[in-house]
Amino acid sequence: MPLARSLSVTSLSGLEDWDEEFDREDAVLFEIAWEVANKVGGIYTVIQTKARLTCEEWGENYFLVGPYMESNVRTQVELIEPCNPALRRTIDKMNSSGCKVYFGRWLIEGSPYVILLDVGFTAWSLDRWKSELWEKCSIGVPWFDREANDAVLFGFLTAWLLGEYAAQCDEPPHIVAQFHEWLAGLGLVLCRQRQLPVATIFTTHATLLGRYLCAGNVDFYNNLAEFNVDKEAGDRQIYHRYCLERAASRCAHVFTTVSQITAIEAEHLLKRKPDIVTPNGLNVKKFSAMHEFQNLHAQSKSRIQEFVRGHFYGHLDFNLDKTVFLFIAGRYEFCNKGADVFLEALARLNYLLRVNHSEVSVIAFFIMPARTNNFNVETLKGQAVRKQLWDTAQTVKERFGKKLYESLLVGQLPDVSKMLDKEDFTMMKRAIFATQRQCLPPICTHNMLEDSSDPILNCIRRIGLFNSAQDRVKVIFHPEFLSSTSPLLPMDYEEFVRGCHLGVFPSYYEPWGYTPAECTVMGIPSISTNLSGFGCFMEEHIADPSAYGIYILDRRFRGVDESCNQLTSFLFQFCQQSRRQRIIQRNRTERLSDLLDWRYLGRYYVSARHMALAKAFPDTYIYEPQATGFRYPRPASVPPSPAHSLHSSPHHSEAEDEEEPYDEDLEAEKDRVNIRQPFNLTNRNKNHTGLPEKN
Ligand code: G6P
Ligand code: 1S3
Repeated sequence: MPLARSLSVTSLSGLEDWDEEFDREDAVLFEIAWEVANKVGGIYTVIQTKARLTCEEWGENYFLVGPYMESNVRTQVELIEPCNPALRRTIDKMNSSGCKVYFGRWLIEGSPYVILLDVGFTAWSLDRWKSELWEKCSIGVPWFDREANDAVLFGFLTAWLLGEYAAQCDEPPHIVAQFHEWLAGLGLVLCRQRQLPVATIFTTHATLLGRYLCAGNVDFYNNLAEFNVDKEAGDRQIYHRYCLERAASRCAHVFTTVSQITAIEAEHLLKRKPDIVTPNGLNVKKFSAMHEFQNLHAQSKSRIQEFVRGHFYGHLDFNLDKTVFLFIAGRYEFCNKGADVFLEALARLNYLLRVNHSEVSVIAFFIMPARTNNFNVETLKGQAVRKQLWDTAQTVKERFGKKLYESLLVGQLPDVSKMLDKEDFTMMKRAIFATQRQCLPPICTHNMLEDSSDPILNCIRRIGLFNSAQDRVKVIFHPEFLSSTSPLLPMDYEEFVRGCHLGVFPSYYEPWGYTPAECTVMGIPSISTNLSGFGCFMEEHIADPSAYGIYILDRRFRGVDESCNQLTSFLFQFCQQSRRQRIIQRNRTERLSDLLDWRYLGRYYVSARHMALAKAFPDTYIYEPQATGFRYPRPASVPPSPAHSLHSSPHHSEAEDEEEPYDEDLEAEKDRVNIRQPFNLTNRNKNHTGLPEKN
């Protein structure tokens, strides 16, 4: 019997020990998800951003498995011949048995191998496979659920692939297969039912029932233990999907989910406590110049300001230099994503800013895709008017410059009163007249197909935030994802986020929540909640999150009204910050990006694989859990939050805020935290091979 190899995560990424202890020749990792090279939602981001690290770790022995979608393959995948002989034989065999299996490299960072299964091509097997599913697992899938039918085809094809691969290997291989979400879960169930030599991991990114129940206005978190799950699933006609999800989580050697809060949800709704929580990371890019992200903020902000100048033409009665840009973005789930709470808090903030005679204005952007019929005329006109004003100014400037030049040529100082003639004035007056408008600046940038029933628009009608002159809070609803080719706001999402001041994500249902995480790595503060995976993770890892620009709203122990008040107070405090305080805060926020980097968070995936290998192949591997855990201390330097950081000098001036080179750099070293440090654990059991021997 071979020596059992001890697998543990003892360094920053876990890579060093893994390299040392793990014989890659006989281990292969398959990661299976419907969103491999196929963008649907957040799982795509998980897999795409993690690919580089996993490729570094597993090299040639890492394969992503997803569905074949022709349009995606054309733009994202380079089809090639597999170089792994066992895999080549597997694919040939499957293709000669009536399947269409493609192999290639996904053209993203890391260039991982992808195996793409054409589920449509094997649709002829659907009935047979459904009968088998019923006979072997007692799960019946109705004919009308297209997504579930795809899950059946994808599941049987995946199990076929893994089984065939195991059969084609000369030596019994050690296969680890990680399946993401219920759509990929059936492959796992079949692997176990067929007793394939595969260490299986099931990762859920949200439970089916959780999503449905929360969207249905249920007091979800207070009743988690009370739900009659079968009945609830049946009532919502998702019982068969629920069975697939629950079977996958029950059958897996290792069950994981993306956050503690979803772990609790899974325990109650799927009846299995996750073995490991695998928080989602990002592929963090570091700039060589420390303040590059601050410069990018200033550049992107000025582009947003340009858009705002056009949008509010004729009503630009607020100071853009004292305007704070807030935004919410994501799938359009009005309550789950907290758009309801955000709007209510904006109405209250509007009141507070008005009664306090604040000079600050707020523009809140809602970037949530809804059904539309293109941009509306008034919005496009705004940008046209702005452009016309710009062109007029350029023309007058050129004419002015020419006259000035001619005067200097003849050695005379110009008579300034004659520099602009009647024609110039006419041109300028015409341009100014064009900025008159009969209506208020529009709330929505597009023609909505369901205008009268749209939840955001209806809420705005109720709270009365109509972009009027007296409102300190203005709202712009952009019901389409952003694109750099847009004629209206030509910025991609990343540029837009960089230009804003604060992301607001007061979600009620959010297993992880990439939006605030993305803000963080770009150095933009954000508001999330203690019901979101991200918010809980930050609360756990940072002693004083708000000092780092991570505001966590309490939606767990407070009612909606109280949460709105708390959000209003966060927003009001934020609006009171000076420019200098915002700059300091952004620096702090950006410093947290190491914590969200896959180079740090990848360790939880490594742990899950180790645990699965040890469970599936106990004679070969032993799993050694390691103490992990890290907490960012309170920053040592001056606090940025206005609540705590009144200026030390009573004679402080605004000009100081604007111009003083910020001295936080000097203090930054005090704050700099090395997240490597707590992970320099030594492996007590190492022998000369680096592996402990099993008694
Ligand atoms: C960055 C830039 C500064 C600019 C500031 C504006 O820090 O480097 O030059 O003044 O952003 O910050 P604000 O929070 O007012 O957009
Ligand atoms: C899910 O996508 P969603 O937006 O439907 O998975 C994401 C990735 O794990 C997660 O960030 C998000 O909270 C979940 O909801």
